[in-house]
Amino acid sequence: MAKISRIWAREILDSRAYPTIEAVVQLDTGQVAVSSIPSGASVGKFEALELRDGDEKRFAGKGVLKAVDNVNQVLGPAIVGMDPVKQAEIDKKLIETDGSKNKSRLGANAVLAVSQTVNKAGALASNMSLYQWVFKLATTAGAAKENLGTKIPTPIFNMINGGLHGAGNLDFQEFFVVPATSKPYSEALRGATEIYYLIRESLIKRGAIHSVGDEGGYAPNLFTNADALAINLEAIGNAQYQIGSDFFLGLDVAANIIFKDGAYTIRDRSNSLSSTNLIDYFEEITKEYKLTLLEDPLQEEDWEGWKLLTEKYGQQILIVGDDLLVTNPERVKKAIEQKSCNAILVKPNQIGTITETLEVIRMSREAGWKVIVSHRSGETNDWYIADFAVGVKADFVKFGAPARGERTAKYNRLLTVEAELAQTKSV
Ligand code: 2PG
Ligand code: MG
Repeated sequence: MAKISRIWAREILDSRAYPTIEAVVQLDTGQVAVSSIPSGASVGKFEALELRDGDEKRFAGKGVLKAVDNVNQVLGPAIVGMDPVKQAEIDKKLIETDGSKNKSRLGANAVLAVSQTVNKAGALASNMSLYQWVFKLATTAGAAKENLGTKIPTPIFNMINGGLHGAGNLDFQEFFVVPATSKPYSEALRGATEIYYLIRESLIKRGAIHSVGDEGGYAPNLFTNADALAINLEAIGNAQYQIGSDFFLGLDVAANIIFKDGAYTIRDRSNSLSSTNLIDYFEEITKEYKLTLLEDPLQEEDWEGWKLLTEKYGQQILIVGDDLLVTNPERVKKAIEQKSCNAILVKPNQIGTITETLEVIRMSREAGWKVIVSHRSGETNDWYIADFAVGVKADFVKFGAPARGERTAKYNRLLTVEAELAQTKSV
């Protein structure tokens, strides 16, 4: 049995130049695990609290020295001596040590930095690949069943960035290209990347800006949001792929940011919209652009609207809760009861520990929902989340565009895992 001998953390930078936490877990065997924590821009109101220093003299108030200190002085010492394979016990201890309802005392960033790095250390101590080790934990937690298999989760590519992620004028946050789930991962990645090149060409042809946003997708100014869908659609055709069989389209509306004073506003419509008006708009664009997935189509407290949308279209498309659910068991329970959606976006840093994240996945699977494991818009080059997604046998992953190091770190890691799993099968 290995033991945790020391844990420490430091402040590093994420892909948006904001500070984040890198943690190190050292075992008495001499093995060392390192990992770092992402950070969101469109943060749901009900997410666990990310602790920032608020000291305007450092990093515009975004420093994380207090959270680093909480790892070094409080959370680390609380679990030194424990066995890194006991993820559930360790996470319980971390939650108790924080003691608050939403990790606001020590910070969800501090708590997750420890939980996630312990997860990596557990893999080392078990002499397993991280994804194999996550699979073992997920099986124990009831979050994954049967064999690990060889299927890599289907990647959802964010080709065009709007909302809080892009400097252009689009309201919706993410315009997706989604490969058919039957495509082998490496083929899906190649095809989507070819489409990515052609989206750029199409933007250049239209005289639109083709620089990229926070997740590596293009961030143009266009007349309407539907224009961005049209560009993605056109690029799929230009790449000689079939829309509706090879590739599909989807959206992360991130509707909190288009909702103000009781109504939704989008550049595609001159009047502000009620929840039902917006649902009618989604019906139109879903037909026209063959959308297969709508994430956060309505704001995080519009429970009635979510229910209505799922009742109407839940049989045809994926209706994905992100800000609605915030990887939180209580909100997931409510959404299951109310039939608010049929898929969940899972982000460990919305809740703060790996064990709670596994519990949310277990609940979601039991409800028959699809599971999408996601990065955040502020990322590091850590590919932890790629292994996590394979280990929990996620249906989909969402890691941004196939561009920028912090995104390709995850997509490339999945190529390695795909090759490893294929090898295991042929042995
Ligand atoms: C989202 C995420 C990730 P952020 O809304 O799905 O793409 O964005 O990390 O800014 O919350
Ligand atoms: Mg989202």
